[in-house]
Amino acid sequence: MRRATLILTALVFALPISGIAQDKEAKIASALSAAPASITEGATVKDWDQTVLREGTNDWTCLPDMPDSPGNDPMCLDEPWLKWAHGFLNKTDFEIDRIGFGYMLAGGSPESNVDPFAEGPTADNEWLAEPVPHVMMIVPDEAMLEGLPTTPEGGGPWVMWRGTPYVHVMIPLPEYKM
Ligand SMILES: [Cu+2]
Repeated sequence: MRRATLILTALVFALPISGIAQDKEAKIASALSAAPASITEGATVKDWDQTVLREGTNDWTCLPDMPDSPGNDPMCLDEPWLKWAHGFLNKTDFEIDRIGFGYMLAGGSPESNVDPFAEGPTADNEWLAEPVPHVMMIVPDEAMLEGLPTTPEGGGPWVMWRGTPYVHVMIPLPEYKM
């Protein structure tokens, strides 16, 4: 009885704190599932509101699954991609001055291949219903991507969101296993 009371008291006091800690640990685990260990080992982990969940030692930043998107879309981004994400989320201008890579090895959310802000399929927005693990590449100038495939049908890399500030190359890794 006494022991039970003690355990109960411990639980009541421990739960709110461990709930937050678990949430933080879950977010870190989600973020780190986006890239290989060589990237994630030293990566900074941030939440989408910019809260630092874990300090890092390299130039990579990993973010957990976005809570309001339908798919599982944690990502590890380098500095050019962070600029991209900031511009995309805040709809502000940004300039890319070197090639950048982003890892999304957990997959992503269904999205349009041509309309960055589409929320569902339409007759002509090339809806991609089944996200696959992928690496993303951005370049300083869209002209560098001239001649590359613009749809995933061929099974290799393709240019997504062409003609928009968010244009990038999607490099699918369908067989990738962590
Ligand atoms: Cu992606």
